[in-house]
Amino acid sequence: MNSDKQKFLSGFVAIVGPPNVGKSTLLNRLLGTKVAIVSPKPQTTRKRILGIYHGDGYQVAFMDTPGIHKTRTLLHKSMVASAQEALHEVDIIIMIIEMPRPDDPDIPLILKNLEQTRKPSFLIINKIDTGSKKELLPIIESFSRLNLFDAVIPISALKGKGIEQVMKQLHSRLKPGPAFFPKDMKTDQSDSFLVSEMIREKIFLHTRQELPYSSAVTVDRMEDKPEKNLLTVTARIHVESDSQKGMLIGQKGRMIKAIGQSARRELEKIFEARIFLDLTVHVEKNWSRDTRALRRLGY
Ligand SMILES: Nc1nc2c(ncn2[C@@H]2O[C@H](COP(=O)(O)OP(=O)(O)OP(=O)(O)O)[C@@H](O)[C@H]2O)c(=O)[nH]1
Ligand SMILES: [Mg+2]
Repeated sequence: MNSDKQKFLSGFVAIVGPPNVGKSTLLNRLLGTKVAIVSPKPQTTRKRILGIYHGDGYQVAFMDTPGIHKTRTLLHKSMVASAQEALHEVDIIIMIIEMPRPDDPDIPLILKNLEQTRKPSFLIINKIDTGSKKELLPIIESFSRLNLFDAVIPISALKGKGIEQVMKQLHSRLKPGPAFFPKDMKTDQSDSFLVSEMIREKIFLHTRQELPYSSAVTVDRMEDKPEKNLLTVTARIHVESDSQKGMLIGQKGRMIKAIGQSARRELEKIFEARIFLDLTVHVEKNWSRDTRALRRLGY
């Protein structure tokens, strides 16, 4: 038997928390590369994705999840359910909250979910760049007192503070196991899903009110021309009404153009190729409230 192989460590780690606390930012920071979309608006992440960290003698598969919150809408219900299921599928749980909102009303529900799993878990207090140590200490104390967490770790995912501490703590709880994913694999997302997410991120960044929440993106075609270093993408943005379609296109097409341009720039970085992006807007009436439409759009 090969003793080196026996010592390899691996594990699945879920990153859960209320919406907008920085779960996806943390995942990208842990991996040192962007696999998850991020925006200042809550409920950006809609589906679980894996990001795979390859360490020296160990591997961690991080699962980014949608924010857990009380909701009644069909789309958000499916998002929250997928986050809650994640707790049961992993070896270790990272619960993350943000320093500016230590008493977020969604926290008790997440704590309750976590308690039921009885798995090694860490509490991360994110966004410590937004406040002082004096404000931080009582938050650390109150969560430590719950006796639920192996450690409480303050970080700033945005500034990259405390990330090594997170990896160190996780490493200490990994168990011997195989490398589940090949060394060059960063994420379990298909290229076309990744592309649709990056477009969705730009919709979240450029549009307001209900528009980000009423938009879904599908990719119809991706054609790679390596000899020209060109990737041609044909994608569709689905909105719920004609008026939303008008807003998304914008005056003289300005909005859709801005979304397309920033999506193209992002994709050029990711694929290290020139991107031709053909983006159109379609009305799929009330898709976020229709089970079959949700399925069709991948939710
Ligand atoms: N100041 C500060 N902002 C942060 C930090 N980490 C994340 N953010 C910001 O918080 C916002 C939300 O970040 P996301 O990573 O999208 O949060 P999330 O928890 O994945 O959000 P959902 O997917 O919507 O649940 C973005 O504007 C981030 O730039 C941090 O450490 N400090
Ligand atoms: Mg997210």
